[in-house]
Amino acid sequence: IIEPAELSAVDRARAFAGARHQLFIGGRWIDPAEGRSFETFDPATTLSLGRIAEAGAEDADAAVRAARGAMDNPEWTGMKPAVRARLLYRLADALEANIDEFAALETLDNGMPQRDARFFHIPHAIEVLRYNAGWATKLNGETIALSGMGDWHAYTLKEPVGVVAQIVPWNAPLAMAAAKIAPALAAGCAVILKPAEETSLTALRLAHLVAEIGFPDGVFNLLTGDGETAGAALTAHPGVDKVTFTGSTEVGRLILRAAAGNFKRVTLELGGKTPVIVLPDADPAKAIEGAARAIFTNAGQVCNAGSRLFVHERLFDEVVEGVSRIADSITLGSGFDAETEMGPVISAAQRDRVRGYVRQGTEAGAALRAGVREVAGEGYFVAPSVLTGTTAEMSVRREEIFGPVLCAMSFADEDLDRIAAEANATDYGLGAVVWTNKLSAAHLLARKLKAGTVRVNGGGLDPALPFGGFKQSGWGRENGREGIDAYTETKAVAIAI
Ligand code: TXE
Repeated sequence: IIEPAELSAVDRARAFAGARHQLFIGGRWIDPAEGRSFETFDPATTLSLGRIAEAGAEDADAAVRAARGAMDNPEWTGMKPAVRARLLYRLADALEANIDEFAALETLDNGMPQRDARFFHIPHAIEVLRYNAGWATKLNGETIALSGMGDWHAYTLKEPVGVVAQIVPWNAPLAMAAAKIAPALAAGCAVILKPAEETSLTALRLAHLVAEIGFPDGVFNLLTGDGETAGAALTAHPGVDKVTFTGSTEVGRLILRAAAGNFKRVTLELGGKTPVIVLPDADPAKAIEGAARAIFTNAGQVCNAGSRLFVHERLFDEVVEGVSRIADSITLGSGFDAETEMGPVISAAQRDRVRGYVRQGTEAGAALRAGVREVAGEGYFVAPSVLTGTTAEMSVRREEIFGPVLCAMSFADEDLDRIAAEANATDYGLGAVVWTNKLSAAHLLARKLKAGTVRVNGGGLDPALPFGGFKQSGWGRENGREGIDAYTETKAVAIAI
């Protein structure tokens, strides 16, 4: 008998992936009512990792009932905020104690390089739990000064919104799951987490930790399964008070329609087509490095990936050559190889979709400046690509690709209104990036760009920084004060004196 402690993190992750998985509902592990399951694959090898329990509508209903039960249970609703915070801190600590195994699971399931999982994704999930734990004790209402007639004492209460269905995608499985559950639990809600069918493993492992931490039964429920069945059943369920979703704009629309039934509160974090603008005074070396990172991180499967590069004509050739050189030198491979800089994309469908966009672009006349190399290996690898000569009508320029594909364009003058107008010429409005050393140009562009996050000369993601989109990139914000506010209802109380 091998003690689990003697196994490496990767072996432990493989063993966990191949174990028997169930649904976590009402504090218990149970089989799906219809007894169904589906296979989950390693995108770097295309081999099966194990089978995941497939929830149906009946299981979704059971999860909603369990969550409603938690919202009727004084053990949860009457729990002091400081105790809720302590549970979240404990969950963060448990995650940290198992960080290597979680990182290995994420790489197995999603394909991302180990160092990205180990030093960014899982630490970010831990940080998000701790950050939101801090808010649990600070959800204060206000006293209100009234101007109308009468003499009242008035104040507001911040109450948990109730039962929340949380649907997450596959590009950052644990980080996304943490970003959803942490503020919801800190605010005192009960949650039903539905991971993406491609990447259920870290959510399952997290549920095992939750089960050990001591949250009352039904506060956290995990439904693995398909979007069109389990996901859709949750979004239509009258017992759900709020849906939070990260994923495609198309599914975001379906969720809005389904949520209308009982006017669920909805937070949506959808697609993007983030512009990266390089003004002529920018440091080209830094801009090249930053622009490459903005589009090639996580194989471009990032909602605010910098997929449209606008460079002043004076720097255009240098920047495009620099980014193309990086693209062609990126080492693709299994996330477990130390030299790997980019893993596979998530699935054969996603690989074909990404390649399809590049093909459509070149067939319509765009030039491929990087990305012509053949990529070896069984997995779903896509060569990082850079295109020039695209037009605004081309799908590669207009639509979210969610892959390592960059369209580079030049501009001739320094008219910030015109630059912003071009950058804003998209249905999306999630992020924007500006490279400049001119203080006022940076601030002026920050005002003119229609995006939920504007980054100047770098900067990344932080649990304290509100994140979300303008236009068709979504509704509402996650992270920061607004992120936790979105899990509360404001109640005004007025008392005649
Ligand atoms: O997303 P889906 P997919 C974009 C990206 C990508 C494309 C397709 O462009 O190429 O979407 O990816 C659940 N009711 N983004 O098909 O379908 C599903 O089970 C309720 C951008 O994987 O939106 C999964 O848990 N839920 C993005 C989650 O929705 C449903 C991240 C996301 O899957 C559902 C992912 C339904 N009817 C994809 N249908 C980002 N903004 O970060 C599916 N789901």
